[in-house]
Amino acid sequence: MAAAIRLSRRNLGRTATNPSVGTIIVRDDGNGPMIVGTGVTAIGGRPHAETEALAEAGVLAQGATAYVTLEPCAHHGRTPPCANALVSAGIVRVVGAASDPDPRVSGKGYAILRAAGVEVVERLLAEEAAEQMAGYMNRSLKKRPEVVLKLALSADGMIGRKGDGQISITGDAARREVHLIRAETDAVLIGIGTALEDDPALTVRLPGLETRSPARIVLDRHIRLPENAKLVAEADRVPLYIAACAEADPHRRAALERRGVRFIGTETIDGRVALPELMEDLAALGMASVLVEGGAEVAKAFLDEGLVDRIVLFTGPETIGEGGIASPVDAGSIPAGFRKLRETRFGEDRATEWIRDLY
Ligand code: AOF
Ligand code: ZN
Repeated sequence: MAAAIRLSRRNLGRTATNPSVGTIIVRDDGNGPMIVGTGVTAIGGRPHAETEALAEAGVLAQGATAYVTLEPCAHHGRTPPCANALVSAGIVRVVGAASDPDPRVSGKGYAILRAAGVEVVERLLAEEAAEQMAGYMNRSLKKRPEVVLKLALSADGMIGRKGDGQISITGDAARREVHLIRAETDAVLIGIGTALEDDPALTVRLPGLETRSPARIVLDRHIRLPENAKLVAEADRVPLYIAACAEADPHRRAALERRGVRFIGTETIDGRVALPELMEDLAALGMASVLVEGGAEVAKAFLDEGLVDRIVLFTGPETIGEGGIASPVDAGSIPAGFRKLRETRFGEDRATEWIRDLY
């Protein structure tokens, strides 16, 4: 199952609105277990992982065990339900990890299997699997995307220096890791302050992964983003959404729309973009995960609203000192309800990750 969960990671960020599921089919003819088929939910969400793995296994699926990171589906989509497909292929045992909150499936997938005489084991490494598809779980259960807050902190807990624009706090390896996280995420979000100071592109620029850039979202209630911003330059290739208030200048809006920029989330509270409603809008657009990348004010707003599901803090070795902008959160002030997931080294930097339990 651990291998199936790792396998499922392959299409993370590319299967919306489906989760990226992994399936491994194993048979044992007396010489020890042998993998005869593997599958991941295909790009775009179909075919499902089981279909892919069964196709690879062919007749070798007869009498075999299927390890699935999500309960097999029970509804008719473009193909018959995966639960039925497993039965027809002659699978005799199904080991499942996460339960599927989709009301079309929830419990029904396992029921189909059991009714056909298939042995079913549920919830093996369920938490690990749910964590891997946290975006899907959040969108299904809370009707909003999983919100991942990423911050890069200096050794003295600063995220930048006032008026200095983008300064590098972490090194190359950490930067590449951030691009990798982007590639597995549906959208990246920043505030207009960061957009004006840094002029970032927020795309994925890792060799081979250039086509996996997530949608970009800027909180910009008065539409201050200039037309010559790097974010706008690529709006025809990678979606760019601006969350502005309804009263914002319609001419500026029209000018940006002509460049391919889209507008969303016009609901405001005290003149600010209403974040819970914006998150619901993003979920309605099919987005299951959002990476909040800056700056301090935006990060604080998401934390204050209790909207953050995962926190990733990159910490570099240098101090910033005088004139530094303090991070709204550090290792010592992680909100209640989060648990530490892992700590990884990237050269001289460290990435620490905390996650909030879904239920
Ligand atoms: C599986 N295997 O690999 C995935 C599943 O739009 P559809 O018809 O593809 O259905 C979407 C639902 O299918 C989704 O909400 C979830 O319940 C399930 N995803 N199921 O058996 C898979 N990705
Ligand atoms: Zn299915």
